[in-house]
Amino acid sequence: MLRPQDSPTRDRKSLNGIWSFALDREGSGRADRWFAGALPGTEDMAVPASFNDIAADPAVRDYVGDIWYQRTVTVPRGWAGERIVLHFESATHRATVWVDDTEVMSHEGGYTPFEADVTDHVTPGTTVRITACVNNSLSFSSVPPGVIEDTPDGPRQRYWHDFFNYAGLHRTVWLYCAPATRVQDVTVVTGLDGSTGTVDWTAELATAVTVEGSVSPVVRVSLADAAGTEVATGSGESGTLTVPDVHPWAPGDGYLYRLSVEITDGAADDATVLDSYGLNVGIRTVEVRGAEFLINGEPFYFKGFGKHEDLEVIGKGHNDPHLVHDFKLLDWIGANSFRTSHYPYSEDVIDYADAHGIVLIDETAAVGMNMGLGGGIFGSQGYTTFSAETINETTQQVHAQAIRELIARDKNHPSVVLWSIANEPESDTPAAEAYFRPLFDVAREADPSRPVGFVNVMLAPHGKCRVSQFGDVLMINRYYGWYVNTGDLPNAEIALAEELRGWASDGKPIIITEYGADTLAGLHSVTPQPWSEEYQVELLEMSHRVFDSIDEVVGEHIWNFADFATTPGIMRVDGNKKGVFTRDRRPKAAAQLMRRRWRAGN
Ligand code: BDP
Repeated sequence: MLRPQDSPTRDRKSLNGIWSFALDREGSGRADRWFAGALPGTEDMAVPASFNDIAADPAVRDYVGDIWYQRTVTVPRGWAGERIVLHFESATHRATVWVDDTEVMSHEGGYTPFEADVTDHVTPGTTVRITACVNNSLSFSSVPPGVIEDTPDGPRQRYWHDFFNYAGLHRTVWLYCAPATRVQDVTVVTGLDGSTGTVDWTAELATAVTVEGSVSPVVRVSLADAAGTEVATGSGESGTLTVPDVHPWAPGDGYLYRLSVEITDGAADDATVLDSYGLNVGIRTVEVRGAEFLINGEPFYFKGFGKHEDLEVIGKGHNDPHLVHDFKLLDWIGANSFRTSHYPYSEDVIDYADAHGIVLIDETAAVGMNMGLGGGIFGSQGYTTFSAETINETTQQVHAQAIRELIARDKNHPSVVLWSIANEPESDTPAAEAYFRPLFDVAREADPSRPVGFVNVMLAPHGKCRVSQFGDVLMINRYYGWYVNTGDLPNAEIALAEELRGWASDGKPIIITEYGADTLAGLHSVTPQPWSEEYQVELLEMSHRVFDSIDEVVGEHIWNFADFATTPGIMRVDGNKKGVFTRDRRPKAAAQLMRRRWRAGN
C-alpha cells in the first residue's frame, strides 16, 4: 500500500492532535451507535500515542476491550472532484471506522496501514465526524496471540510476549485526495552489474470509469539522482531503468534516487499529467551465498540491536524527536542495523533507515507463539501452543495476511534486507513445522527478491528445530550466562560455542538476533554479578569471543537497544532491563564497550 504523500496531483491532511476518547467498559458502544454523535463521557486523547499511560490510571492502563476515538475534520473545498481517502497508518490491534454515520472499513492487525475511499461520504468544504472503534484484545485469532481469562475481579488479558500490550492510534491518521485515475501501487526491484544499476518497476493503476471518448492512460517513469538530475526514463506499466555510474545504496550510505511515476492522458509530449507519485529508491542487491550475507556482493556483518517502539508516557506512539535521537545513538555507538522486533515499525522509521543507510530485519507481530516459554517468565501456563483450540488454522490465516501486509508496505525499502516471519515460536514439533512451512511460501511469493527467516528460541536447539530448515538465514536468540549458566560465564562460553558450532554445520549464515543480560543502571559490583553493569559488559565480551571464532556468524544484535515496559513479573523490575541504554536513553557501561568494538570495525 502506498503511503499518502503530497505531490503535484495529491494533497494530504494529518489528523493528528487531540481526539475525543472513551473506553467502552460495557461493550455497548456499537449497539448504542456511539459513532452517530459525540462520544459519551468524553475524555481527551493524543494521537499518535498509546492510550495506556496517558491517563495515569491503572484501570485505563490495563483496560481490555473497545476504545473509541473521534474527531471532526473539514474537508478542503479544493478537493472537489478528487477521490478522498481516509488512511490509518495503524490501529492496534484492530479497528472499525465510521465517517459520520457510515461504516467505511475494518482492519485486523495492529501494525500495518489500512484505508478506505470515502469520497461518497464527504462533501468538500464541509465538516465530517470520524469515529474509530479500536480494540486491543488478543486472542488465538490475533497476531500476536493472547487470551482473556476470567478472574474474580473481572477479565484479564494474558499473553506470552515480553512487552507491554500498548494499544491505540500509534501513528498518523491521514485524509488525502488523489485523482480518480491514479497510481495505486508501485513495486521496484533493483540490481547491480558492475557500475550499472537497474530498477525494475511495476505500476498498478486505478482507472476512472471510462467515458466515451476518453483516452487510455499512459505511465511514464523517470529517475532522478540525489541532486535532482534525471538519470533514466521509461514508459509503460512495467519495465527496467538502467543507471550508468550508479551510486548504490549501501550500509552507512543511504543514497537515494527518486522515482517519479506519472500517469498522463496520452503519449504526446504535452499530455496532461493525471497523477504523479514519487518513491525513494535505493539501488542495492541482497543475496545469501553459502554462509555469507551479501549486500551489493560484499559480505555484511550485522552490528546492532533488537529494538522496541517504547517510550515513557506515549508507549508505542511514534515520535519524531525520539526517532532522530535513536538514530544518532545508533551512529554514536557504531551500529549498522537493527531488527524491528517484534512487529512492523512506523513507516517514518523505515523511511529514516533508508535515508541513513541503516539495515533492517523487518519482523511481523508473530511473537509469543510459544507456551513452553510461558512457564514462569511471561505469566500464563497450561496451554498447548498449536491445537484446534489455541494457535490453529485461523491464526495461520491471520499470520499469512500479516506477512502479506508487511511486505506490501515495506517491499520498496532498500534498508529492509530480510523478512522475519516470527519471533521465538515453538519450532521443535511436527505441528510447528506444519504451521510454518506454508508461511515461508507466502513470504517468498509476496517478495521473491529478499531472504526470509524466523527467529529461533533456545528451547529448540540445533538438531531439534524443525522450522529453521525453511529459512535462508538462521536467526537465533541465545541467553547463555543469563537464563542458563546464570552468573557462570566460563560455562556459558563453552555451551554457547558448542551450540553455535552445531548451527554452523548447516552452512547458512547465522545472525545472533538476541543475547544480553538484564542490567540495572547504576548497580556496580567488583565481582561481576547478574544485574550489575559489569556483568552485562562481561557477558557481551564472552559472547563476542565466541561469535568471532565462528565464520558462519554474520551478525550480532544485542537484546535490547533500550530498557522497555513489560507486563508485571518477578523477573522484571519496572520492565525489561536488558537495554544498553536506559528507557530514557542514558548509556550503561556496555554502551562504551560496544562503541569501542563496533567503531573499531569488528
Ligand atoms: C526473548 C524474546 C524477547 C524477550 C527476551 C528477554 O524474544 O522478546 O524480551 O527474550 O527475555 O525470549 O529479555
